[in-house]
Amino acid sequence: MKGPASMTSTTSADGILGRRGLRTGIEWSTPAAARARATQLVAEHRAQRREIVRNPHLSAEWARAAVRAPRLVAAVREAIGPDIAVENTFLVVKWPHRAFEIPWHQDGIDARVELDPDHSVSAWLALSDATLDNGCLHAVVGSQHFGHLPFSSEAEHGAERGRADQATGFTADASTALPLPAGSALLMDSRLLHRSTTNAGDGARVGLNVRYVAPGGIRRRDPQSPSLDPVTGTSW
Ligand SMILES: O=C(O)CCC(=O)C(=O)O
Repeated sequence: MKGPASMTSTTSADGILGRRGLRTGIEWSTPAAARARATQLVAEHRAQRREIVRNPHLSAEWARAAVRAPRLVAAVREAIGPDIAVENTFLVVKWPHRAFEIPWHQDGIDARVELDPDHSVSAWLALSDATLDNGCLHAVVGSQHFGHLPFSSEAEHGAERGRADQATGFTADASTALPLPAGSALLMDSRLLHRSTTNAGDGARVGLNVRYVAPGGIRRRDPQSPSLDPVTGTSW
């Protein structure tokens, strides 16, 4: 990535998404098209019960298009400025009644990467309906105010992810469940603590996590990370 951030930071102490550190209600797809894609992905990964696919936006046309969905891109640009690139994506399939929790973590920091919270944002896209029963996200609203927390790297289900150690003290009471209908997305401040629980429902839950950056948005990144995928702008 070339050059420093192109914008003068005017971000408040609340961060790029305001006091809650969260924005919901972004339609990235029609519900029917999102559900059809979820059905196809479930069929594709059922035999191996695959839970995580890394960076599908670099290899699968549907994911390349999803990270470029016009309303999602507009919301991301509103948050971090006009030039945006995808730093990373994770497709997560939660199979029914199979224990798989993603522990408390912040997307902006782990063993692989540290993002600048003023110039990065996370998105979570529901491909199937994400409900309380089937493992929707839960977030500690406003937790961006804690800044980046100490994390541990854990290998879980084949994915390295940073776990915010101090966050394990949070109880379910401190968090807000974020059920989302298929085709809907939310944005999170990259410091926002979030997790997801095991799918206790009867169908698979499918979601795509996307980390977007603006120029200057990466403080540290493992050299083995894939290339940034520019979405808009020329300063990459
Ligand atoms: O899809 C999920 O259940 C959680 C994904 C997530 O939080 C992440 O990949 O950072």
